[in-house]
Amino acid sequence: MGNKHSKVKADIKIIVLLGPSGSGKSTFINLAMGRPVVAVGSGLACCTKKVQRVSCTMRGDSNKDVLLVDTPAFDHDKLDLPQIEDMIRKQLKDMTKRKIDITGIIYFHPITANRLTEVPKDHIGVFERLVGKYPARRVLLATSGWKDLRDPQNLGSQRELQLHQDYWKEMLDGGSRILRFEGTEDSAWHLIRAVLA
Ligand SMILES: Nc1nc2c(ncn2[C@@H]2O[C@H](COP(=O)(O)OP(=O)(O)OP(=O)(O)O)[C@@H](O)[C@H]2O)c(=O)[nH]1
Ligand SMILES: [Mg+2]
Repeated sequence: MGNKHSKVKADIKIIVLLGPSGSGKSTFINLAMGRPVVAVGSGLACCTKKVQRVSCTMRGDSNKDVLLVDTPAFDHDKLDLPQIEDMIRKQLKDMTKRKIDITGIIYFHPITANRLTEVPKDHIGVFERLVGKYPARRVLLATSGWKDLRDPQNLGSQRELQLHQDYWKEMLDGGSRILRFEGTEDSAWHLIRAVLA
């Protein structure tokens, strides 16, 4: 597991995970790593309180290193946005100083949510204040929580369509993509490969 003292290679692929609390950012990291390395929330409280860097080799390509960056949700119940911004800035400082690219963002959205109160643009806007203008084509919009949806065929697909045609249209027009995070290790790696492609 990476930490602030771990060395980051210049050619490492850095993926920052963003999204509301409970959307599955930390779950995604643990599945990708194949073991629990970051805390996952089970209660109602927001779980991740710190920016955490976790490094691993690309599955199927041991020459490529990937760094996954877990972040506290921007709707955190105990931290305000300036605090979170500051944490991300500090954690990414050594990378941005050395001009190491943030390769991609995966923005998580629980498909179980029956209202859309969060927009990826707001989260990405915060991120852009830290690293500069970020191209939409490097953002992967991932819907999560599919296993918890009673009627994924109808309800899930309907919600997906609304995201495509309305809420996330601007992002998609800019080159973002929407993919499902199925809550498995394979699916986590599928998304990592997609955001790096
Ligand atoms: N079934 C299912 N459960 C999920 C999925 N993603 C997250 N969960 C569950 O939702 C809860 C919260 O998940 P976390 O991974 O802690 O969510 P997070 O985005 O890291 O949340 P914060 O740390 O609070 O920002 C946990 O109980 C997970 O098991 C998913 O894709 N499928
Ligand atoms: Mg978390």
